[in-house]
Amino acid sequence: MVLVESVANSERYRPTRADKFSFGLWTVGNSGRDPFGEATRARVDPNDSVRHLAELGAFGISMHDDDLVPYDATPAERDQIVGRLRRTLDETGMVVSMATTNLFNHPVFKDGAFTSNDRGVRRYAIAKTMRAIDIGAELGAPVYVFWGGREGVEAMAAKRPADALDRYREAIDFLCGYVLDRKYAMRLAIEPKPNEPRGDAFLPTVGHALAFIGSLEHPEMVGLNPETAHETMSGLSFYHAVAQTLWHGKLFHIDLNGQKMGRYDQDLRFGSEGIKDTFFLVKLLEESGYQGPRHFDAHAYRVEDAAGVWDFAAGCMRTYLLLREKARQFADDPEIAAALMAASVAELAEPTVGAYSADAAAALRSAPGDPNVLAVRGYHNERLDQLVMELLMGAR
Ligand code: GLT
Ligand code: MN
Ligand code: MN
Repeated sequence: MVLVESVANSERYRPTRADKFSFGLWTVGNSGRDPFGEATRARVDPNDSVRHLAELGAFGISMHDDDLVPYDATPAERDQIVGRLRRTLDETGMVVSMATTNLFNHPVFKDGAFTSNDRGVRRYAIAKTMRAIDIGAELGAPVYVFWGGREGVEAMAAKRPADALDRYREAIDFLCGYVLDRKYAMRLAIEPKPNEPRGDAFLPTVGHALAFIGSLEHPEMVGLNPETAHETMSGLSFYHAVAQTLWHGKLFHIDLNGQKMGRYDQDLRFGSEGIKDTFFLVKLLEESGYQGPRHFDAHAYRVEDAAGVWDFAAGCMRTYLLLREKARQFADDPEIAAALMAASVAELAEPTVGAYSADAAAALRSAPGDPNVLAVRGYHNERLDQLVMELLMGAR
């Protein structure tokens, strides 16, 4: 009986293509290398990753140019490698949901890519990105991500921030021009991160990146790819960051993982830290109408062997599906509905004063409300939050 139950349970949370789960090739391909130690696992062939992920129920992959095509590949080798992946994708029914450029690994980018002080490096970075955009387009990636891994400084005196932002904008404007010129059906997404590997990064948070997009030549083409770890490591709420990104219509893609606050970028299995924050994130994505991939940018613990990587990948998806079910339960729970009512949650959706008019201003001034009366009520948040906790702990 117990066995039957657990099989039914595992069927229930089995991912399907319709769930739109995808993984970076660099995530399941992560070899366990860290700043203090060498690789603990062998490199995985991208085609094997695609097959494994397809078996587990994912719908797609994402990739850097270098995850697929080595630096020293000839044009013929490049075509052969891309062609082979194309065939594996077709065989498995998988898609490339996002593509990006590695602008951080090679020593040429040690001072930055689009914001290196060396104009030759900046030009090389843009050229490399155009080549990588071509690969993304060839494999059908609808979104192209920009994570500025090396865009930043340790020595404050070494770069004028305004110059760096001018160059960052020049690069993104140029690349938007390239995508338009080539008629690629592709949108661009900036991925903010506060630090690591640089001491201080340009475009450190979702808020900075949203403001930056407003200064671009084609702001409609450019959105965000926010990452759980990157907002959380600087103490910000990822849930709120994603909510505001959605509010601006800029959630083009997302990097999901797990992270403790105030640490280095941990990129842990989705939901393995911060279960309540993760629940609200899933609830938000599910209820917002977000149609993009549920993309994991995380990796297995360094202690795992090759098989453990697939436990990690399955765990990311299973946790998402479990939390999605919790979100549905939340919506259907009458006691939670009553607690939401007691907290006046729906009232925040009602306009406060409407559009300005002299009459409306005069009416409000003559009857502004009594603060001492308004201060009396409670908002019953303790009860509401306890219900959320009990839901998550399986007590409801
Ligand atoms: C790198 C980084 C990620 C980015 C990837 C895309 S590469 O692993 O830590 O956050 O999303 O460039
Ligand atoms: Mn990321
Ligand atoms: Mn990260």
